[in-house]
Amino acid sequence: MRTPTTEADFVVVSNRLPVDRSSEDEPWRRSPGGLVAALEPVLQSTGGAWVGWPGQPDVEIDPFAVDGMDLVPVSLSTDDVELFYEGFSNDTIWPLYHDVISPPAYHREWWDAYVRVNERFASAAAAAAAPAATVWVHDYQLQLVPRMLRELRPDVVIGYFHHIPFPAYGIYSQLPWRKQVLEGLLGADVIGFQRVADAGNFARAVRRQLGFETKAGSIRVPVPDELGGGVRTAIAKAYPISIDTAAYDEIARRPEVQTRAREIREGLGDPAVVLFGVDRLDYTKGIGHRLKAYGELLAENRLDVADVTLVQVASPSRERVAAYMQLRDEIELTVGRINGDQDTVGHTAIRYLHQAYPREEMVALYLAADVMLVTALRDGMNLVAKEYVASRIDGRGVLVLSEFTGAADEMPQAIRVNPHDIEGLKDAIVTAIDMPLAEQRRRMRALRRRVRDHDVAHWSRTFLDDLRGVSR
Ligand code: GDG
Repeated sequence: MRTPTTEADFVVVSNRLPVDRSSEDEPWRRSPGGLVAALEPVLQSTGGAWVGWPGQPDVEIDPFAVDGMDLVPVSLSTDDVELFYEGFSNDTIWPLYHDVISPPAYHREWWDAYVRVNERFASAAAAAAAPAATVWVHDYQLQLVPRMLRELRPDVVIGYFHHIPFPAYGIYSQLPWRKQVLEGLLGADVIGFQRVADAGNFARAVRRQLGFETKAGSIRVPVPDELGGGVRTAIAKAYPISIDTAAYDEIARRPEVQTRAREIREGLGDPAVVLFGVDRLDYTKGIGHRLKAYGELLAENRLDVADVTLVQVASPSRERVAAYMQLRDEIELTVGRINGDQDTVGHTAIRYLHQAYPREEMVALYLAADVMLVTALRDGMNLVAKEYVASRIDGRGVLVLSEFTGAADEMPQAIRVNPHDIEGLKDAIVTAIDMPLAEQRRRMRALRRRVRDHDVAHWSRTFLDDLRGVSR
């Protein structure tokens, strides 16, 4: 193992480091994911560093390296995890920014922990960055870091990318600390969002709350006298994130993955149609709406359990937050009811899996699915939609996609749905099942072209090019 010895010209800052280990005696392993895939080459070529929490509370870990990436751990106590992470990040900001699907809780001690932990990340980033380095901060857990870092290190260029939606002003303005969060974000030179609408919502909040002038994606930010005075320009713009498309394509071409896809269908009793949903078990993903629509289609005999099975993978998520415990109970009650009413001895309506799977198994499931159901009520992007398309090397399959996902802006060939409209969702599922093969291929061809040309490397290049254009 190598220890970082010099300051880095490129620093990534995110809540979690891109590594995991099962216990303190085990070696660190890279966690799979598009962000690591996109940033690893940049980190390796620039000798960059990644600052983040290693995932275990109450341990101090020295900087270390994995696969040539220099990692700088920030430690969090058990209290920090409860107040900053589960509290303010996942029970205040997450529900507020997803259009209050679940009511956000506002607690001053959560906010205090958020400020304290953001300061810790900012200091770690400031210490890791070489003179005039580029620092790229990620996501809603760290919205105060850009400004804190700018105060500590006015010489560095700062980018921030927001992975989740930025809500409309009427919702955002609920936040008791709405000014501080905007000021925190405006410490960045480039503030990236998933959708054009998110960037627009942010600019409006800045105008209304801070009175700064905004024009076509640039915001004029006054600079305090102690930092030189005058006005600087921050860019707030959409950079839709994507996946490592080639990696999905490659996995889908492996003979053993194709064999596994066939086995999955056989294991389900070879139904004529396999519907598939995969989500973190989160109230933003519209799993309940999907189940309701599907259950009604069966109850009304528009679908027959002898012909159709829905596979729903709901991977465990945020299990210590009350809203997530309640959601799990609701979903499992609904699945149990539908299966109880509709199953026969030989056929099951819903194969429900509260588990996480290796990526190869996910791709086999994508290949086994005739129809992919993405019915999120609000989603920054939704990578599952893109992964499904990237895996369909056979050019078949139909994507049903909620208009409330960022992906909907880029994927007009999907069947677009409003998941709140249960009748519309039911019709869309039937349309998807009945879609002729030629039409499936036509749509899938266009979708595949889109995710091939706009992969995660394209996303990071576009963002970093804009960041490089920032002069100091
Ligand atoms: C946030 C934003 C935005 C899920 N279960 C398993 C598994 N997954 C993988 C999927 C996909 C990822 O997790 C989920 O990404 P999504 O984009 O669908 O959603 P969030 O987790 O909410 O992500 C979102 C994203 O950030 C990126 O900016 O798109 O809007 O909410 O990659 O495949 N992967 C494996 N096993 C599982 O059981 N291997």
